Amino acid sequence: HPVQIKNALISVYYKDNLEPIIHELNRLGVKIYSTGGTETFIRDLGVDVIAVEDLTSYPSILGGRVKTLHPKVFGGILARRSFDSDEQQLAQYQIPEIDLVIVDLYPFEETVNSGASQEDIIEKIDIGGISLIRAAAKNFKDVVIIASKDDYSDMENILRTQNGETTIDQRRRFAQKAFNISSNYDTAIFQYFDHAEPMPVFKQSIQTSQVLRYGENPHQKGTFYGNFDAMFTKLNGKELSYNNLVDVDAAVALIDEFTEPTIAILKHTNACGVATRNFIKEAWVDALACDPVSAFGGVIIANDEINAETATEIDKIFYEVLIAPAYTDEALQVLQAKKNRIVLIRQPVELPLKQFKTLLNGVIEQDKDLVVEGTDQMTAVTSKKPGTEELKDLFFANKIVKHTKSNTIVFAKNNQLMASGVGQTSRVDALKQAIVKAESFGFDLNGAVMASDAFFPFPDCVEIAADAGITAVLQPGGSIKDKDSIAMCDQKNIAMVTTGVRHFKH
Ligand code: 93A
Repeated sequence: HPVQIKNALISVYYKDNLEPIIHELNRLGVKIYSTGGTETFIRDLGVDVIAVEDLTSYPSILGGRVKTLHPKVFGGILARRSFDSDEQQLAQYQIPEIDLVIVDLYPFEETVNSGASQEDIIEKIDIGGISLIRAAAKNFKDVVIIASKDDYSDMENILRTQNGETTIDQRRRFAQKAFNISSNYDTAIFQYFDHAEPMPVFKQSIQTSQVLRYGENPHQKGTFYGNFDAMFTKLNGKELSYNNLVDVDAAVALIDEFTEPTIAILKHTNACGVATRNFIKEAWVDALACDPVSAFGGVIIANDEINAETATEIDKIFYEVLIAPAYTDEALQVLQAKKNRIVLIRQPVELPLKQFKTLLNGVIEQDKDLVVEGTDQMTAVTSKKPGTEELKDLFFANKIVKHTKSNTIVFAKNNQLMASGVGQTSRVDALKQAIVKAESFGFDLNGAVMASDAFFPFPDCVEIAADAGITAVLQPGGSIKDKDSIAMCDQKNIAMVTTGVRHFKH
């Protein structure tokens, strides 16, 4: 049955393109009800309009959170014109029939994409508007719902050519479209909640970008999408390169594992020196001792203030980037004398909890590996149990393993990285590399511990390690041949703990 439009409710966020349809409704003598901003817009066009507040005898409350949510509005939309009882109730409560609803929802997705705060985003979850859309679409037998700006001109055409009447087919088609809009709207809200907090942080930071001198190599162009200055204050040195940024990222992730005074030296995202000591200068000396060859041109990160004597020591080697939470004035005097070396203060800034990587024709996203296993999560699986010092060293080594390219083997003793095998295609190669490196820098592996990022597929690794002097081993466990590795440890009388947590980093 054709429906003649007599009353319309219009509540739109963006007012553009609305004018022609208003004039058409006015020409047809349709009574228009409207909310705050929309009402003003219509009135400014010189068209009569009734405020929703006058219909409901209720003001817009809670800063606009409740403005159309009222029986006098929803009754007029949802009443079945073919039901006598519905019609009687409309008359009883003086509710006008609303035959046309035009809504443009709060721009939720747009607000999320703008990097707005959580508070602003939540405020842009439309409640009244979405309810108007769903109510009008539900009652499409009697009501027309226009839930998209794209349909204004269509509707205006219908009004003009059909003289204010609509057909059931037209109303059903608009209702279908309206439910499509409302379901997409709720999906966007769900996706926002699903991604929880990190997305806004990430989106906010990629608002700023910085063209880099080049990418990984001079023939590759590169850009950093992020806000470096929000995280670091540069006190000295040239512009950071693509590779510097990659290493700084790895350095920050690694140092955040440690609470006691610690220094880490990184090359190509892997640690080539880490030490935790009572004083930061000792941490530097023992971090450098791990591999002074690799340290050349590296990225150094400290979690404690750099004083003059530490700066003097650090200054003796060539480094690319030095990062610390603070520097004494005397330390800065030393460090700023070398013009090309980059010196950064790191500001405590919350970082995204997700990470992304391009892949094939898309992007993969994952949670960052933020799991830390305490010594209470280390299960001794051998006859020999690790001693207190060994447990501490295993805890220390496991933190480094987590931030080193797989396959990884890490040797540590007394809160010092002794050597590691990094990014090898077999675990036994990683182990052999670590042994060669430790020996070449004069370390005695007797009593040192070994940590592995993933399980040992065969007992060969623990056998070689034990023969090199390792006395305690950490691994996640989970290989079908775990028992062979455990038996080998027992045979060599060394300890092994399993954590149940694998730390691949590819
Ligand atoms: O905050 S709301 O969810 N509460 C409501 O009762 C309500 N009614 C309509 N938002 C509500 N609206 C929305 O207000 C509409 O969807 C539209 O986006 C906007 C129009 O407000 P104004 O006419 O004041 O500019």
